[in-house]
Formats: sequence, C-alpha cells, structure tokens
Amino acid sequence: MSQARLILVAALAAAGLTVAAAPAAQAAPTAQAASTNPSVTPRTTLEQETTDGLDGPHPPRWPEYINGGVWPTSHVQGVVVDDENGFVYWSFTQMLVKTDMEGNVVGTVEGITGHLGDIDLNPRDGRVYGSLEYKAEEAFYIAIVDVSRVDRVGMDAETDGVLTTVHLDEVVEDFTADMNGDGVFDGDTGDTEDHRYGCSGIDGVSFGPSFGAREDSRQKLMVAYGVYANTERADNDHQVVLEYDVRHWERYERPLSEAEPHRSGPRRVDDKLFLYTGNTTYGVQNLEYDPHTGNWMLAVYPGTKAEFPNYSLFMVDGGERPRRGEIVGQPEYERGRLLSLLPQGQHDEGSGVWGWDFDASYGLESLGDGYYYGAEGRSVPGEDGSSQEGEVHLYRWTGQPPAPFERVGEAGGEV
Ligand SMILES: [Ca+2]
Ligand SMILES: [Ca+2]
Ligand SMILES: [Ca+2]
Repeated sequence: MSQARLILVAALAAAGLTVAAAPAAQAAPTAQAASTNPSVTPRTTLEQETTDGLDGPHPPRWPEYINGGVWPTSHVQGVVVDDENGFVYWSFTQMLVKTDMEGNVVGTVEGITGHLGDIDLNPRDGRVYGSLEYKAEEAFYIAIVDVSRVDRVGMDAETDGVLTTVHLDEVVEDFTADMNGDGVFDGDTGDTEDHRYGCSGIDGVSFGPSFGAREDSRQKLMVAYGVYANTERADNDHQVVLEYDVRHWERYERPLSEAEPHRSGPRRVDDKLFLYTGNTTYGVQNLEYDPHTGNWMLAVYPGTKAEFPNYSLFMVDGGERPRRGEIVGQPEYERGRLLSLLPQGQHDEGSGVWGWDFDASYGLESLGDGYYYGAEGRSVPGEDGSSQEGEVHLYRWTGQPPAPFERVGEAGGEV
C-alpha cells in the first residue's frame, strides 16, 4: 500500500469511516463524500485528525516546490513562510522579495547596499526581521520590514517607509575587537587575530523560546554571529547567539540611512550563548527554531579545521538549559553561557561534536507538523550580467542520520 493511501485510510478511520482494501483511486471520492455527509463531522484538512503533531506522517498542506524568481542580486539568504496569510518572504542579500505560495511576485523592497541575511517572521507583530550588515561602516542592524505594506515591485528600503532598523552594539564590540592588541583593527578579513570569537558580523536569525524555556513561553529574537574561517586560531570554535526581547524595540527603530548609519538600539543583550561546534566558514547562515522537535537548527558552510568533523547542520535541544562554563580556546580564561549539541545524528569522538549533513545554508524554514522548506539557489546568466534564482523544496523530518530530512514529492522519488 502506498504511503499516501495509508495516510488517507488512517484519516478516514479517525473520522469514523471504514475503507475496504480498494485501490487508492477509488478512495478519493469516498473522502469527498464524507465531507458533504451531514452525519460526519466535516474535516477541512486531514492533518487535523492528529493533534500532537508527532505520531505518524501527516499529508503536507504546502506546495512541494516554490520558485522565488530570478533577481539581479547575490544569492538567496533566507526564506520565511507567513502561513496565515499565504505569503513567502525571500532574502536575496540586497533585496527582500514577497511572493504568494505559488511564487507569484507580490512586491519587493530594494536598494540595500549592505548584506541582508537570514530572516524570520515575528508572530507577535507580523513583521519580518532580518540581519543587515554594513561591515565597512561597522554597523550591524536588525532590519524590520512591515511586510503587510509591501504591495509592489521596486519599493525603496530607505524612502518608502516599510523598513526600519535597530542597531546592535554588541556585534560591533566583538567585530571590531583588536584581539592582538597592536592598536590596529584589521577590518573585514578573516586573515587576522582580530575580531573576538572570530566574529564576522551576523547572519542567522530566528524567533523562538529562550533556551531551556517552555515552548509556549515568550518568543525571543535570536541572532547568530558570522564567524570567519581561520585555522590558525583556537578562539573561533564556537557559534555565538545573541538573545533579544524585542517587545519594546519601537523606541529604537529608525529608518535605514546608508549615508549616515545610526546607532539606535539596545545597549545590552538579554543573553549571549556559545555553542562548541568547531570553526565554520562564516558561522550560522540560517538559524531556525523547530516547534515540531523542539530543537534549534543551525545551518553553516562547513568549517576547514582538520581536527573537527565539519558538519553542515547542528542542533540544540531547545528544552535544555544553558550552563555556565569555560568558553574554551580564548586568549584569556573566559566563562560564558554554554549551549550543548543535541546528542543525535553523527558523532565525532575526537572533538565530541554532534551534527548532520544537510545543506540549508541558503534557507531553512520549519513549517510545522515535521515539514520544512530547504532553499536552493543558482547563478543564471543574463544580458546584463548574472542574476540569482532562488527556490524552496519541501522536506519531511526523519531524524535519521546523516541527513535528518527527506525531500517530499516526485523530485524526492518517494511518494
Ligand atoms: Ca589588531
Ligand atoms: Ca531563520
Ligand atoms: Ca547567509
């Protein structure tokens, strides 16, 4: 029996119907008849039959593939789905793109000369929050886009009033740290001892509960550092995550001005967390809280140090409290709030690091019910130079190493 038919039979059984061992082709009209029969509780979607979201496969209610278009930008950096309103938001480094669930373009916010990275939707205010870097200006922001007002192609990030920014001092402190004490900050290069923890800026962002807090507790904004690849130093083997409560950020929000970067933002972080993974290439590209498993997922470009396994995906158990301990490898003994890797997937004895092989560096979105979008992108040649195409494919949680997801649909060859 096919998996699709198994699910259908299970759903019908839960609705009080029985199905004979008939071919799947005959079962579909039965399901249709059930929804119009007044004696049967109407069911709009099959996944409502199971409430805990964990036992058994649910048929997906998301498209198996969405194309985010081809844009004259750098590659796709992050994707978030507004399930309630049926929109997808795509970060294309210099542009935010809004499409519907079929990939039809609704609008764009353009003209960003910095680096717009990973994005997420704040469930509390319905706006999209993304990391935005101006390394030469030593300015690091969370860009906040009032996406409900993005309704046409070509809106301007500075002048159309849909994008505000909040500056993160903490990132500047670590990015600009003159670690070798020679009085010179070496700037945007990984080939240096400067930058505390190897900080190259910020990229991965996600809303979710504080680490160790209940899943239904207040949603915080987690912001992950970029970390330069450098095999010559030992103080860059952690991922760094900043935690912010954004409930009162209105007071800090300012329009984006690239000519005169503002510094309006919280002076302190609510928490700062360290995760020992080994050095990676530009740190956490995509950070995602996954309510289905309760895990935090950190997608990276793999590291280059031979003493580490250099996995592409790491997970943290969201239910586990951070503990205070040494942030190993620092030039001077330092303690901090440490996260630990979920002990699942693959394990490297030498370094003690756990992780997975799954490339979600361009985008990873947890949809719920154990379904995910993984983003891909590619260069597309054109008359005015190359552009970048972005797309997402639907995946299902398996939890089986080496990759925890399997692709849904014909492209994945399994339905
Ligand atoms: Ca220096
Ligand atoms: Ca994210
Ligand atoms: Ca990125």
